[in-house]
Amino acid sequence: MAMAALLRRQPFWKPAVRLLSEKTVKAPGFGLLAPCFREHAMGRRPSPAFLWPRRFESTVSQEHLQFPDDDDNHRDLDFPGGKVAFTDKLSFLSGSAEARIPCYRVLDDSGHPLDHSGFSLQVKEELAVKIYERMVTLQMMDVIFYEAQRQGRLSFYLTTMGEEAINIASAAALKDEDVVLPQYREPGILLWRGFTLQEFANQLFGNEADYGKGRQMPIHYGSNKHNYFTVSSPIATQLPQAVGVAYALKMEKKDACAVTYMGDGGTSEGDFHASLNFAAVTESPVIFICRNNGWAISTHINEQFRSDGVAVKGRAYGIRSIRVDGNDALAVYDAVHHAREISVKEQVPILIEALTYRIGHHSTSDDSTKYRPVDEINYWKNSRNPVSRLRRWVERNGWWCNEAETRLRTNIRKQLLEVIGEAEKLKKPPMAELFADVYDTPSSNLVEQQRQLAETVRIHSGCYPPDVPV
Ligand SMILES: Cc1ncc(C[n+]2csc(CCOP(=O)(O)OP(=O)(O)O)c2C)c(N)n1
Ligand SMILES: [Mg+2]
Repeated sequence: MAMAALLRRQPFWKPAVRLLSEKTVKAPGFGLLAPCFREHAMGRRPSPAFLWPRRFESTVSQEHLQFPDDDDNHRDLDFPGGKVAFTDKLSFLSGSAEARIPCYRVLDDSGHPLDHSGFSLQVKEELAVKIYERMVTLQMMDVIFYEAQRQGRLSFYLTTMGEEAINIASAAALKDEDVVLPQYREPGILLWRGFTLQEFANQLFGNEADYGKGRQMPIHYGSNKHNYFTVSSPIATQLPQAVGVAYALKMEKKDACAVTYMGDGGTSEGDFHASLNFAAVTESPVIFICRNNGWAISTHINEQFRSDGVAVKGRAYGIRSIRVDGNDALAVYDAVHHAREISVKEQVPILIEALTYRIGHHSTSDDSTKYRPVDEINYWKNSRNPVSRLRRWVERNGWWCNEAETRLRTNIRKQLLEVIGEAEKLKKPPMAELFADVYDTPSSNLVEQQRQLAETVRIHSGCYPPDVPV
């Protein structure tokens, strides 16, 4: 007998619903439980009723419980997840769609708006110039801080070169109340929100003004003030956290969303899939922004996944998704602006896949010419550069000129050299800070480790920086 007919004749979930809603009891230490669950929780053998199928009354799936006519049974399966049509054709879904998902762009490579651009927002002079200036600032931070690392003044650095548009234009489209959970290649959001060059330098040099007290590697920025979670290197851990943040914002009825970033490599982590599913079913206001930059250190995108990129994965989880040209600041701005509106208003997650290219090496610990052609890097650096593309557009609008460019670059360079000088002058936080801020009262093994560290530094004092107090 077809399942639907059985359901119609014998609505067996009804008594079960009554059991749970009317006969719940308060068991000491176990809260409000149905008797059978209480027995189970208290270690007694559950009554056979424990095995009865039950359904809570307020689930979404109740909406799908419509009872078809007998005729319908031949056409559809009345599945708990909704009706599914029957077919007599044995056919597997193709692993790929016939056409790849198109990529939304507003400006072409030379900074001309596309003829039929669907760009619906007005980016006026003030905003356009601010976006451009911050993109240049980010570019220059990378040049100067990278050089400082090569000179041995910093232990590590990681650039955002080629991804300036995703960084700055997405930040410009968000509100300050939106909570950002970054991967690590998104310092531009902090820059946009007002984190100063001095604050960046303090973190990089791990001095006493660094909010992380020198306990993190360089580039692990974070700021409570700017609603920016501290960078955490284990790939994709920020994604489930972002869904949790979004769900909290939803419960508190805040006019804000969570925004989390990841690379193409990050989408291969289980956390990515769990997060998308979790966000979809909890209808949480979270925007997932994937910087698909073609590489995950030395892993080429074709070795990362066989799907049509990342946007299709959103659809698989029931999440509205879009693919944008990540090197087109206006397209990124437009997509994120609309994503935010939908996410906050409708309380749903959104996935944005931004296609771009990592121009720099993965980090200062990498030499990418060992695994990719220099021509490929130069092509993206010169012909597809997001900064030059936006510059051509602002210049053509009469909002920018060579003098403004020289003034801006000279000024930022000067500021960067100054903040590096200041950051280097400040003392390092004492080593004792390594053991602080986790436990109210440090555990005995931590106390012992701290004693051993102090002893090691004393014995091998020549091997440790003299300017770090123990
Ligand atoms: C769980 C985990 N596995 C591996 C690493 C080492 N690792 C650091 S960055 C990285 C590549 C990430 O690539 P992607 O997500 O594409 O970001 P991109 O660097 O391209 O911006 C890997 C494998 C890590 N940090 N965490
Ligand atoms: Mg990548």
